[in-house]
Amino acid sequence: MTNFVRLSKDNDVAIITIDNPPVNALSPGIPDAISAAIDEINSDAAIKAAVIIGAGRTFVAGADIKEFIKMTSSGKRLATLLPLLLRIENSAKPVVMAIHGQAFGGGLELAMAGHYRVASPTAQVGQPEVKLGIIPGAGGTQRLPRLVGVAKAVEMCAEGKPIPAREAFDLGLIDRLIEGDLLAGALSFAREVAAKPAPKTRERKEKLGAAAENEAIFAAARATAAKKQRGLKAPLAAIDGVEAATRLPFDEGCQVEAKLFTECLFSDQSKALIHVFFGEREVAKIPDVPKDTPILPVNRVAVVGSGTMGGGIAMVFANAGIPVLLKDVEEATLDQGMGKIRKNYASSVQRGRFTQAFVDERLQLIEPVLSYDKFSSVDMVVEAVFEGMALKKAVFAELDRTCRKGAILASNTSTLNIDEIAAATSRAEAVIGTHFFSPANVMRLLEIVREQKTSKEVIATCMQLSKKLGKVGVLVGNCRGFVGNRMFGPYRREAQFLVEEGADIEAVDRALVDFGNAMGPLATGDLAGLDVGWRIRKEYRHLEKAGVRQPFAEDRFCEMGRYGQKTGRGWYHYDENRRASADPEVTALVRKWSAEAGIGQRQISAEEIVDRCVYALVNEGARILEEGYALRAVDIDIIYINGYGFPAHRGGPMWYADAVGLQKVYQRVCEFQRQHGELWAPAPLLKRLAETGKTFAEFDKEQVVAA
Ligand code: 3H9
Repeated sequence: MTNFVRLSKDNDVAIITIDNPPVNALSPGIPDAISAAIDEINSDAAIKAAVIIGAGRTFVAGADIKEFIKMTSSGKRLATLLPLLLRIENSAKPVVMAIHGQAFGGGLELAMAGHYRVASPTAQVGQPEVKLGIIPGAGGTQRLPRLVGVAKAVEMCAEGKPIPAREAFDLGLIDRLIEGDLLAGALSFAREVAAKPAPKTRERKEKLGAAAENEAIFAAARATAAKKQRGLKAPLAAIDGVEAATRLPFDEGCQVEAKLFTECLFSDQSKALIHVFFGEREVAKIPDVPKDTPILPVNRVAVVGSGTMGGGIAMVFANAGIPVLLKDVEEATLDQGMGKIRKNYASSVQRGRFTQAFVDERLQLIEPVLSYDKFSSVDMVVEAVFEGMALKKAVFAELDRTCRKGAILASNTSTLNIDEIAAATSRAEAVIGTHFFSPANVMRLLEIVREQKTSKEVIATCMQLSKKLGKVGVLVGNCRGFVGNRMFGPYRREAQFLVEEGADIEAVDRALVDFGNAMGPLATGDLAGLDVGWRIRKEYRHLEKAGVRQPFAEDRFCEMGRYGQKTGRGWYHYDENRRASADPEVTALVRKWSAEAGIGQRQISAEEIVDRCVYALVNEGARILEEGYALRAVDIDIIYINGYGFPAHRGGPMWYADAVGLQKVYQRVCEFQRQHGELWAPAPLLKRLAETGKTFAEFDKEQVVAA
């Protein structure tokens, strides 16, 4: 055996322990070692059955995803798991899989090749491969429908969501739930079944359904995938794989699956999604904040401001089980804020996201207050008052006065200077930005903004807290707009310029939606409120360079009281249900203003729309990276995917630029500079990388080496 796979015995039952921390991925060598252990068990007459179990926190989280990167970059074939799984299934001695933590991907495929599965009630099982742009590649699409039925298998393989052990037990995927000691329970189960004929999953047919019924399931699944996973190839391939299970003998089904798996693995989508998987973990690593930095307790918090953001943030804490004081100045405002929270929760219950009992518990955790009296008891405060420096400073001075020493004082500002806010306190080391995205209880991104003096403990605590809150925390520096909004400026600027130059409003949004974005840039402006940017622009107008072209349409809409969805008119017209329709008046206005400004009108292709908007992101991203406000290019990608609806299957703006080729991107940026002037001056880093034939991903690696 190897260090990673151990074979031991408990009298007449063998125990195979997979021990490959942290998540027992099936890295090279492990399948062979399990295979050898199965052979040994079968040649030992004293052994009647075997248990396969994972050491540490989990069963098996799947194939080793790092191997996929090696395969696709070297073009080498991936070692298949299928022979190991057949060897287990063909074992003369029954094999019981003992699952705790997760049996994901190849981990579940391994489990399904066993004759029986037992699990801790807290375990989860799933085929999450689609989230990596691939499909189960070791018989998952073939064995899963045989155990749980076609409809559930299609759902699990195409959507990738794991299911809890209890549901898996009800479906017949798990044979017994074991409270208490899993290994002891698995051993006694193994003894019970030792003398019985061992069922082989691949030979089962009773759940494979009838052709007509299955056709309807596949058609519905394809329609759902087209809508909910727009543009993604893997979900459709996963459905094809399960369909093959219903039409073909097991071995042939596995061949179809293998072909689909390989096509997906070598696709750009899979490379991008694997980049995102590792990126989401990479962003947690801060070079100057070591892993062992002490974490401060955050057991009780307060949120100042009960508006949309404050209320949403209070819900985020309550959902994580953290009691929260929600403060506002007037009773009526606070009542309104609490009313909105109740309404949001009620709609979550209606949609089946939460149970009423869960919501009742969460509401108990939110205590509305009108004063700072109880603030001395909290470990952290998140300020979410109206965006204005004077007000924020006043709030922070008050927090400094009322909060205990050591409490974290966070601001949810999306634009203001955190150093300046911190200066209003006597403890700048405790001040940090926690920039939630609207709606705070839904969006996964949390930009964590360090100011000059923020302590490492406060940074480490907020990074860890973000995970507890179900967010992806990304640490950024304190520049105007931080990372996300700073890049969003040029992106939305270009969208407006394109309309001012003759593009149709819908055509601009459609081009970006077809690219994969959740929403187009103009519709997003209407949703967020055009007045938000307008107010900020007014505050910073003195910083604008004279003679540099600025978009005019949104400022003029705002002057006319057209703020977007909330006023029923913006780039689009909205009915009382906020359904958008084209507004010919807007087009006419923009055409008139463009003529007055002497801006020539022309036909603009979807390709140019995408290049202008996305390369504006990339160029600004490159500046941010070089200035050190983002730690890595991948951090920018994670911000854009989780906070701005950038398509994950394109890997984020910086990964996308790498995929297009930085030389090509750079040339296009230079072309835009020639056409549109200095706003398009190429970022020095983009120029340098393009000229030296490098990528942002390589830049990231060099940073790691340098650190
Ligand atoms: C597959 O199985 C294909 C098959 O069909 C077979 C085809 C032939 N490989 O997430 P965490 C690392 S595809 C390599 O922070 P948690 C991760 O990068 C696979 N590494 O912990 C991190 O490293 P670091 C299908 C992996 O407790 C560390 O482990 N399976 C893998 O929050 C800890 O991870 C999946 O997609 C892996 N498979 O969550 C499951 N998994 O410390 C992917 C994790 O250096 N994994 N790492 O940053 C997960 O969903 C979560 O990791 C899990 C634990 C829920 C298991």
